[in-house]
Amino acid sequence: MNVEKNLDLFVQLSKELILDEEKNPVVRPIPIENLFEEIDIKLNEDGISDEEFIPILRKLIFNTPRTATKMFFNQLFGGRNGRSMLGELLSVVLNNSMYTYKVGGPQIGVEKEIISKISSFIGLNPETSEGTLAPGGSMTNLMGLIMARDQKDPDAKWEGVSKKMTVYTSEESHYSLPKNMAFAGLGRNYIRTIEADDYGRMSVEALEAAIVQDIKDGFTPCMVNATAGTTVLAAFDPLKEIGYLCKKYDIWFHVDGAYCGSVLFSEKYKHHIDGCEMADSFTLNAHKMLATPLACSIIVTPHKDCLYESFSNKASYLYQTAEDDYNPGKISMQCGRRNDTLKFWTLWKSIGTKGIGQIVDHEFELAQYGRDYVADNPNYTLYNSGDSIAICFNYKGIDPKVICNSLYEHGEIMVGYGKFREQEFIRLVTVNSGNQKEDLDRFFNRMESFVEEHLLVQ
Ligand code: ABU
Repeated sequence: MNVEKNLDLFVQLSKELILDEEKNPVVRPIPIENLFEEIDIKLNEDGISDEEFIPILRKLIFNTPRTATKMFFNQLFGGRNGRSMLGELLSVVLNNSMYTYKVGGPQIGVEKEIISKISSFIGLNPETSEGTLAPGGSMTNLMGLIMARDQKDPDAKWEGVSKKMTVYTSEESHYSLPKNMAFAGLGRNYIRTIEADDYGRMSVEALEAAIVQDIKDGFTPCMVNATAGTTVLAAFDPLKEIGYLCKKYDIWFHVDGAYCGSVLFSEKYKHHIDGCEMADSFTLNAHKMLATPLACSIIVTPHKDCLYESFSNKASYLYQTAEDDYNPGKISMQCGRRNDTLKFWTLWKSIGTKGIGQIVDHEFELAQYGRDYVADNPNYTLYNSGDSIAICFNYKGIDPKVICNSLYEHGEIMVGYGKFREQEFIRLVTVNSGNQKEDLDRFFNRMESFVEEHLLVQ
């Protein structure tokens, strides 16, 4: 089949899917043991005709979890914005690799503009700062860690790590940190997990105590990872205090804003990341709060030189035209790298910075609306408060695992559960900026009637 025919097929299947999603926002999962029987996924020696292929493809697509609908609250992404989707689709059609100006052309300029704007919004000097993208927040966090390691132990990249370097992060931070310690050769055992306060924010006192103890014990404190939007409560660590501590002890200050660093676009909520101007590296995922398809994970740093020191390598077969500044392969973990910024640019260019800020504000307002509903209803228990895009609650004292898993198995709603300290609860996230208050009403109504019908019957 030629490209045009496949494009027509794409449009046809997408339209059918989107229509069906309105009626059936959640698909019943296929039991894993039946998967390969129900759908002809297996690959064979011989090809098949279009008449055979299209129904199989349709079945595959129609049975895939519907993460863009109004009943998906399960993870930290969701929704479907037409303008950012357009950019993503065009990236696929264009199929550039973002390592050189020679093959990326103006798309490199798009990426540079986004990085420069974000740098200036968090208070970095766009002239001396730099940034790049990686396939997700785990990876951009790894880039921050590698720069931190190389600053403390410049020989590490040549000789391997020679010092016992310690890294600090809160008990509420993302699970990529311990993994990245292993990947960076620092060792999982050298991560110091710092307690969080009742709101899920890293305790600055406990952090300083841990640093002081490690120095006494002969370790080299290498990096503090502060979180802007913890994975479960979406809480903000006190960046300013942490930033000062990092300066005091000469430690790399990384801000993991993958989830909620995007508050930088909001006049109303950006105060939650006050202090990020002290960061040595800062990450944010536009595919979380900013209505952009997966993945769009950005890292910026005021230390352009550190990005080059840690990530550049000569490759005469690759870098043949243009200066380093326009050959971003020199500051990337990857060689081939897909274009992850066009989709964010198509949206940002269309609605402006103000429009992006309104997306952020709307998500906070939705979450507050949901928390108010929960707080006002005696059948619910609420577990978080304050500015956050998470609604953490339990209903009628029922095990949240049972509610979430039954809703999923019946194809009703996709929502997950989380834990803070010993308390487990349903975690509903309002990252789908296409949702409105009525959609949250619909969520609560459906969940309540489902529980009455399926979980409370005698
Ligand atoms: N970085 C995504 C974490 C997944 C989740 O908590 O939903």
